Amino acid sequence: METIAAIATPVGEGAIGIVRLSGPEAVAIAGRVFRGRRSLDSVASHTLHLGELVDEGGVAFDEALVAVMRAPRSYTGEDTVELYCHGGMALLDRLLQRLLQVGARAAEPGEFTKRAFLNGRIDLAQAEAVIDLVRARSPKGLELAASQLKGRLSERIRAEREELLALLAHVQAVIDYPEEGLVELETEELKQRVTAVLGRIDQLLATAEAGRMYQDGIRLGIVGRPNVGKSSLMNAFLQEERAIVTDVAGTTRDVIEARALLAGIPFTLFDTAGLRESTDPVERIGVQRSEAVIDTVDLILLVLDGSVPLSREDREAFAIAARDGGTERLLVALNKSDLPARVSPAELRELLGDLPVVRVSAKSGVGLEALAKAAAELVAQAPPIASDAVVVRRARHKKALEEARRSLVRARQTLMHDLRAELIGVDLQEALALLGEVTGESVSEAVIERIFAEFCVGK
Ligand SMILES: Nc1nc2c(ncn2[C@@H]2O[C@H](COP(=O)(O)OP(=O)(O)OP(=O)(O)O)[C@@H](O)[C@H]2O)c(=O)[nH]1
Ligand SMILES: [Mg+2]
Repeated sequence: METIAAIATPVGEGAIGIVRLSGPEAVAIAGRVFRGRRSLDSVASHTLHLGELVDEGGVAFDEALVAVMRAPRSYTGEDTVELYCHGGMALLDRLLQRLLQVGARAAEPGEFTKRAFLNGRIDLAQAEAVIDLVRARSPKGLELAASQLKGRLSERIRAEREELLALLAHVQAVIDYPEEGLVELETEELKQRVTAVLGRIDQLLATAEAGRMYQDGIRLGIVGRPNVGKSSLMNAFLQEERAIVTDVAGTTRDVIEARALLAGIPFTLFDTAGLRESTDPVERIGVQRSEAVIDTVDLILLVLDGSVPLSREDREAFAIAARDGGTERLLVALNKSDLPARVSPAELRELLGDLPVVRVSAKSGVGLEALAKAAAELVAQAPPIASDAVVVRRARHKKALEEARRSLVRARQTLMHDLRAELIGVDLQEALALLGEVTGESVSEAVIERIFAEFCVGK
């Protein structure tokens, strides 16, 4: 096993920069560039040492604090050394180059965490939680990633795998002694236990939409005819004057993208050019871009102006937002509620049917929170998640669970009809392997490669 090295802190200036080493030679290699009071070879594990970093001529180029963590009690499970020095890019590069000169190899993205996985320190779902933790954009996202890192999802998956193994042992006995067959009592018990596993998998799957929402956020496109207050709403959400607002129709020409945390959910907002027929070539391009946004977002927020009667342009904007059967991801804001209302509920119903409508005022801020919550409900169709909940957040996990579910449904079907033990065995085996994909017990090298390629270098 080679010893790997990487800069672990982000690019740029910082108070402290960290370079990390992991592998059998980690302590020896660090010792070749570090000069302290004692040789690193002789220091105890999990201790810190102050000294100097020295170049090939023995000249010091920085001071550093060095942490030595010996196998197996380290992040990777291998001997690990972390060098804390000043946080300049040239300096960190120099230190890394020195370490490479004296025997280390540059780490690949995610290689430290990959080693932790290969050495059995963490399972695959936990490794993925490490990425999610780093990338979390909201307190809730952070909480859920932390729970997965602790192994809560993995525990649940393991429990189901153990149950499936027990059921398989049952079925195997029948395959081995076919003359005995599956007696009725046994069939009934097997059926019940498979059903119970299915129920628990369904519970996990039910959390998937909400889990993804808290992790990845909601991409919300703000659309509508000119002058209804799209840019004003965007600014109100961001609490800053990001987009230009004027009373001239056709102010916004380009798509403006910004991130905001609303109702605990990370949103990516897109303010767009007002939808209308225009002869102005610049505005026409803007309208094309608005329509392109509609095609790529999770949710479309159609903004109407409640202070004036609905116009033909409003109806056209609705038609564009709702095309391709898009009403499922359409939410309507009736803006300018601080002004006297000139749009009747009946008129709204006639245009919108039973689509959710939230009354808001970009000017006063009324209704903004309700709008964010309505958006969350539309995306996740789930109640808020308790902080200790086990939640499925990755598409990879969801897919494995869905496929395991299908195998179990097949197994149950066989149990209800022709009772062929071999068939039941095949389906249970399959479900077992699929659940093992989540935790990495049964997963291909290609999948592992893909997962760790998502990481940054040094993690
Ligand atoms: N009273 C009141 N005025 C508002 C409100 N929201 C927006 N306005 C006004 O409506 C006008 C248009 O607002 P914008 O935010 O530029 O509208 P827009 O939909 O982005 O318009 P385009 O970019 O031209 O498509 C401005 O004069 C705003 O001050 C509101 O909630 N209440
Ligand atoms: Mg605008």
